[in-house]
Amino acid sequence: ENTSNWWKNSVVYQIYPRSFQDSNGDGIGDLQGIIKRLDYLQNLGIDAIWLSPVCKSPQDDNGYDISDYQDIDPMFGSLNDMEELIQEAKKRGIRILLDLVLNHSSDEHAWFLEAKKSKDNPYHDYYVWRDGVEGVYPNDMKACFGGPAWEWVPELGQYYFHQFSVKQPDLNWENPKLRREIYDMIRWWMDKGVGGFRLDVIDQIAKEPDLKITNNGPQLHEYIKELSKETFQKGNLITVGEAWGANTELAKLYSAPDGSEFSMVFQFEHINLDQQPGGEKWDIKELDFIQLKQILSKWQIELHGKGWNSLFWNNHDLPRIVSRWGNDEQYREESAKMLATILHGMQGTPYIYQGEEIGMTNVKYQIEEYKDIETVNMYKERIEKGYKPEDVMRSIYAKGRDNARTPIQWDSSQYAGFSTVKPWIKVNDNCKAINVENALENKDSIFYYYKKLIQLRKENPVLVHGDYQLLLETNPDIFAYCRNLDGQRMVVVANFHDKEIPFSLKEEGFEVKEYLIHNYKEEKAGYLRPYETYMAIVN
Ligand code: TEU
Ligand code: CA
Repeated sequence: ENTSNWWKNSVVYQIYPRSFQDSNGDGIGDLQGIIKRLDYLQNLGIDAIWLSPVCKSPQDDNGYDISDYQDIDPMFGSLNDMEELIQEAKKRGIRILLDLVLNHSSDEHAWFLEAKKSKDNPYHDYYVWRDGVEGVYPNDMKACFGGPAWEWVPELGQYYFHQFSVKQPDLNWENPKLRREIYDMIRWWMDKGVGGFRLDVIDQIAKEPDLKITNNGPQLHEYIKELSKETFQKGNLITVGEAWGANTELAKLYSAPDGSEFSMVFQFEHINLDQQPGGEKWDIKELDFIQLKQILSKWQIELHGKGWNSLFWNNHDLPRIVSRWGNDEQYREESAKMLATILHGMQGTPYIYQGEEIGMTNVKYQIEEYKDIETVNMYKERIEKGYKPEDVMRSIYAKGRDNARTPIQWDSSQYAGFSTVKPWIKVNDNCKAINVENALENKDSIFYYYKKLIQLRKENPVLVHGDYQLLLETNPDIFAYCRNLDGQRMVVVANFHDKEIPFSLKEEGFEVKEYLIHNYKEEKAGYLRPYETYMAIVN
C-alpha cells in the first residue's frame, strides 16, 4: 500500500524520557533505559515512539528549552545512545520521532549568547527585540508561565520577547538565516534515521508581538510550507504539529493530503471542555459530554478525505484521562478501556502516552513535591492573589502537568522499578497495585486491551479508511458511532458514566455480527453496565 502514508494505520507511543526508565541510578530516566524497554513496547505493538526533548538543555522547562539542537543532554546519554536507540527500535519495526522545539530556544543557546552581545551581532535578529526603557514594557503581553512576555537586557537597552519562560526566548522566524540553520539541523537528524518529528507549539512561530498575535500569525503557513519542502518532504516521515489554536479549517491546511505541510496536528478543541469559559485551565467545570461528542465528531467528519486527525486524550502536559474523565477508583479498568475504545475506533493516528496503557492515574502531592515550572509559578501567583490554598491545590490535582510526569510504574518495588534511587519526582503510591508487571500477568488487563485495539487497527481497513457517523447524538450517557467502508459497518458503543443504563443496539437498527472487542466478559441483553464499551461488526 502507499508507503508514504504508513502512519495512517500506525499507533504512536509518547515517551517523556525523564520519567520512563532510569538505567544509571541517578533517579532520572534516560536513553539506555528506553532501549531496555523496547521489547515491552514491541509487545504492545506500537509503530513509532515520540520522544519529548532529550537535547542539551538547562532543564528550565524540562527540556523544552534547548541549548544545542544537535547534541544529547548528558543526563539522558549521548549521540551514540540516540543512534543505538534508533537502530534497536528499527530492528523491532519501531520508528523514533524527535520533538522539535522551534518556537524558542534556551537563553543558554550559543545563538542567544551571541545575540545579546550587541544589536549588530550577526545572531541578534535570530530573536525578537524591542528598544525601550526599563520598567516600561513594549506592551502588556503575558508569558504562558506567568509574568510579562518581555525581559529587559540593560546592556542593550532592549527587551526580548518570550511566550514561555524567561529562559525560553522566542526565535525570529522572519530571519531567513535562522530558518536555514533550522532546516539544516532537521536534515542532519533525518540523515541519522529518525522516522519523524513532533513540532512544539508550531502554530506560534509566526508571532507578531506588535499586533499581540501569538498563534496563527499571517506568515504561518508560508513558513510551514517552506519548512516542510526543505526537510520533511525529502523523507518518508510522520510529522505532527502541536497546534493549540487549530480549528478544522486550519487543520485541512496542516494535514493536506498533498503533504505540503504536516502529516497531522495535535488539535485541542476537545481538551479544555472542563474549563470555565473565560477562565484558565485551572478554573474547572463539569465536562459537557454532549459537547465532547459534537466536537470529536465534527473533527472526524470535517477531515474525512480532506486531512488527517491525531487521536489523543493524554500527553506530558495533560492530566491522566482515567482520572480526569473516567473513574480511577471503583471502575478504573472499565473506564480506561472505554476511553481507549472511543478514541481507537475513530479515523486518525492514535497516540498512547506512557503509562496510559496500564491505567496510571493522577496524583495528589504536597505543593513542595511538585516540580513543573507552570505549577510552581501558578501556585505562587494564586496564593499572592489571595486564593485559598485548598482551592489552588484542587486545581493542581486536577490539571497540573506533573500528573503525567510521575515515574512509570514497572513493578511494586520501592521506586516502582523505574530507578534504584529516589527519583527526581515522587512515585505514585498506587504503584503497588498499578504496574506493568501486574498488567502483563493479567490477561484482562488494560495493557492487553490496548494491545488488541492496536492489532484491530492493522486487521480492519474500516477503522483506518471508513467514514464516521455519530449515533444517539443527544443521549446524555452513551457515545456511539458507526464507521462504514464499502458497505462494511462497524459500531463503537460506550457508556461514558458509572450507572447501568437500558440500551439495545437492535433497537438502533444494528444486528451484531461479530464483537471485535468488549470490556466486559459478555453482554447483558438490554443494558449497558458502568463504562461498558465494545466495537462490533454489524450488518
Ligand atoms: O506546550 C505548549 C503549551 O502551550 C502548553 O505549555 C500549554 O499551554 C500548557 O501545558 C497548558 O497547561 C508545549 C510543550 O508541550 C510544553 O511541555 C512546553 O512547556 C511548552 O510547549 C513550551 O515549549
Ligand atoms: Ca538516568
